[in-house]
Amino acid sequence: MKDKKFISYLFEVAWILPSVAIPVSMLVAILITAFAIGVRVPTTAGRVSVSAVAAGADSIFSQTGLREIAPGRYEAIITAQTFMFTPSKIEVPAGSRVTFILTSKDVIHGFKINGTPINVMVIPGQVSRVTATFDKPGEYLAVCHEYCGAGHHVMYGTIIVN
Ligand SMILES: [Cu+2]
Repeated sequence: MKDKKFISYLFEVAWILPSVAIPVSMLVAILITAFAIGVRVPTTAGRVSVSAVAAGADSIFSQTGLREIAPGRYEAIITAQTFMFTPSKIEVPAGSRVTFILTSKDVIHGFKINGTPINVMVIPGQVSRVTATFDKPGEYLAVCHEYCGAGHHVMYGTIIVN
């Protein structure tokens, strides 16, 4: 009789432990990615009017392109639309830290630069902001990674690091 009770107690513990351990380990994983690795979900880095951006009337996105904000620090203002990035080519010196500020003029696009941690969604009405340092010279391919229509596979940009 006593053995039966002990066995059922073991079964209880066998269920309770993982049901506590799994959510706790998930919480730890979230805390590590957020604070130690620095992974961020897109936040309200800003909102824009899609029609204003498309008409070129929005203040940030009416002047797309690269601008130097400090020595070795750049800001790249980029718009995405089917099926191109504007501008599609950016050139920076090696060691530059570039903040990409993006939005979409039409549908949801993606912006992923191969060989860097940059990988963001580009959502109409929302500003995506992401920063990376380009230490190694070379040509980096930036691709749209959200299926956006028939020409999605030809939607890309280039970042040239000299
Ligand atoms: Cu696409």
